[in-house]
Amino acid sequence: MAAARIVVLTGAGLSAESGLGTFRGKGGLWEEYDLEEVATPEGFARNPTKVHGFYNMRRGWLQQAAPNAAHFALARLEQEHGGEVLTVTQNIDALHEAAGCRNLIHMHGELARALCAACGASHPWTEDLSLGTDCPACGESGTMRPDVVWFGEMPRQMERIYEALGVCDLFVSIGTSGTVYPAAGFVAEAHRAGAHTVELNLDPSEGASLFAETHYGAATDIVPAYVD
Ligand code: BJW
Repeated sequence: MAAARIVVLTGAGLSAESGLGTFRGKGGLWEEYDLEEVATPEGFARNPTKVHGFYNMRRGWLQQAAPNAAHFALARLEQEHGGEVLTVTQNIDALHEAAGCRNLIHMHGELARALCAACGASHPWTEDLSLGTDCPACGESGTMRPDVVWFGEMPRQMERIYEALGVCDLFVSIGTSGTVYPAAGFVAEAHRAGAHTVELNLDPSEGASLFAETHYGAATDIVPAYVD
């Protein structure tokens, strides 16, 4: 791959073949769960026990999940490519890291961390959360939440992401429906910077027409084929 600076954006489709559900489409999490109830600060304020249950369930899934061929291909890209590769993931699983990816931003947070609403400290977390969980830093009870980004909240490290998009030569979007902003707007930012833009997905995303190059199929097939 000749491009010097690469930004890779990943979404739920990348981890689908690792057994972690996607959100939209047939069998997606939003078919069974109302996103207003489980993925907004207002939903958490109304019913924290329900929200904890949703994320405890998904934290449990992480114990069984292993990185797939697409995660490994992206880690290889980072290790073997001469220029900078920045992976920006919307996924809250830890499968990029498990595959060996190091230059990584979790823009929607991490399921394996918990955040205290009282003192703002973030802690590595593998246990279930509940209203009775005390913050290990300040000792407050009932203030812990999953360290993830809900609708209406600011995604993480946006300054660093836009900086990288503004100077990238290649932007590759993988396994995302392109329906959630600001991630859905990254292709336009990269295009503005003069980057070549590529979509790798099971089927065309919302923003498919914005990409210069597209490849459709399962991530474990098309990502290794594209990278290697
Ligand atoms: C495969 C595959 C296989 C399947 N191989 N592919 C109106 C207009 C514009 C914006 C807004 C608006 N109204 C509100 C907003 C803002 C809002 C938003 O975008 N809403 C939209 C619904 C319109 N966004 C926000 O609130 C964000 N914050 C924000 O905007 O702050 C202000 C700001 C201002 C200025 C700068 C920056 C920010 C926060 C969004 C938080 C999203 N949170 C969630 C849940 C939390 C984490 C979690 O629980 O996991 O994040 S929602 C959910 O969607 C999750 C995901 O990360 C995110 C994206 O989903 P993704 O990854 O695309 O998954 P799917 O399921 O949608 O798609 C999977 C794809 O894979 C499909 O295309 C399949 O085909 C494919 N696939 N199998 C390859 N084997």
